[in-house]
Amino acid sequence: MGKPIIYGMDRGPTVRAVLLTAHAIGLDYELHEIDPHKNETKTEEFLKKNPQHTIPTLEDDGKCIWDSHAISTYLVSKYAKDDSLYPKDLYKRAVVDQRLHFESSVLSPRMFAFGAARKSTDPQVLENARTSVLEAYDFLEKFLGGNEYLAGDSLTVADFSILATFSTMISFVPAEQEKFPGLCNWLNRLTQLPYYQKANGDGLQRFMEHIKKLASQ
Ligand SMILES: N[C@@H](CCC(=O)N[C@@H](CS)C(=O)NCC(=O)O)C(=O)O
Repeated sequence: MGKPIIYGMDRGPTVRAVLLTAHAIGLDYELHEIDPHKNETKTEEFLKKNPQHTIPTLEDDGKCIWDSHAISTYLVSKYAKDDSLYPKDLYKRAVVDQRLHFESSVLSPRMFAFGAARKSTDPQVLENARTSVLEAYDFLEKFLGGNEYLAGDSLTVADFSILATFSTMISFVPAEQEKFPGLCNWLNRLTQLPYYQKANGDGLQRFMEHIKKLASQ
């Protein structure tokens, strides 16, 4: 059996979420670069792996799975030495799942909506999008409560999923320490992870360079 293959570009938040999980569990993986901007997700070969043509996509033992949330929970369930990153306890798991769905259905869409609103000529559109992002930050602050991590007192894949997106969003809509103290402390805590730079920091930097390049075209 070969190494699991992660298809995607590490500048994308959803790919970085999977890389954080892979590094946390010490997975020996290969990253195959697939660039949607070069239509590489639409080749016949890639569409056979993932008809939805999204990255990240994982190929493991000849089988494919996509959506960063599904990939991360699968990798932990299959390869992690214990269940701490995706607990088997039903309530704890439901809390992690809720945070993952929050990333997918609230946080990420609001990030993309903000990106789209930046192109609007109506300043109110951008202001509304900013308010909506700040409301999402406020939800996260409340999810944290007094805990160190988003789904309680230990690190889970929910932290990785939200970290990858949140660390990207704050370049566009900063989260002020006074307004979101728990969230800012959480971010600082996670950036200290030994694999943070390789799994998220480097790709995030490439993302920012890519955005700058697009803006200058
Ligand atoms: N909810 C999905 C989102 C995946 C997604 O939409 N990925 C985008 C890049 S951020 C993509 O693959 N776009 C290329 C395409 O649709 O062809 C996940 O978490 O994996």
